[in-house]
Amino acid sequence: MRLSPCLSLALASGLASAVLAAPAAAAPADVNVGQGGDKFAPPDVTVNVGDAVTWHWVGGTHNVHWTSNPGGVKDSPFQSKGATFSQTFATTGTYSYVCTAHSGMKGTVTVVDAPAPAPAPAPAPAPAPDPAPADSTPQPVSGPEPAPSTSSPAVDAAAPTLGRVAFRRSTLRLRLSEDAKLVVRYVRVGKRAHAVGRRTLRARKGLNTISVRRWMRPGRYRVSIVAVDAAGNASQPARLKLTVRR
Ligand SMILES: [Cu+2]
Repeated sequence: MRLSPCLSLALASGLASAVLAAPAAAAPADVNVGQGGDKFAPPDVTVNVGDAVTWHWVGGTHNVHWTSNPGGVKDSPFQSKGATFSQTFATTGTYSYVCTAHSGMKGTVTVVDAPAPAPAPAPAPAPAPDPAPADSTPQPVSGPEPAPSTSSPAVDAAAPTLGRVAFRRSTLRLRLSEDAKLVVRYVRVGKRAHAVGRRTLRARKGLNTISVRRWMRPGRYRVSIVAVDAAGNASQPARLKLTVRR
């Protein structure tokens, strides 16, 4: 991890814990139901495992019905303005939901692992012992400088990043910042019954090309991809819509 000057200063002044304990990107989320018509706003939210999402009905009469539900959370009843509904997500994954009364009224909740705690700063090196007794001949200062300490255990607190995600001719292309497991979730759209799938793949740092033809039949899909590294850090999800052709 490269420290910015600002963060280095914070470490030096003992503010490290406060700075490094800053909240993760994901946090409990709120969604308005029926805002601006038959919509969920925002339609897509991301929370950490253990966090709750609360829906607030602001107009119309709608429900929350899950079409992809890896953690088995509950549907809401149909409700109207003033009502709320809250669910806590104990299982990572991409959850998709709709209002069963209004086609096209849909949203997702992406639940990611909380980031690993930041590593403690490495202890300062002990002062070097006095090189020689005072009455001995002064020794020339020579020899290699002590190497910077690399012995403290490296804790991988950095989440992988996904870049250049693209789809063409049944092949997903994406760039990874480090070796990671890819969790690919896909929902088939345009069908009355949603077909939901999930694949876990190993991928390498750099450019990856993944053929989806063996596991995705021709059709239109909404896909979300999360990269998880060996330390369990999860990337922000990449989402795309794609069409697998015959
Ligand atoms: Cu509705």
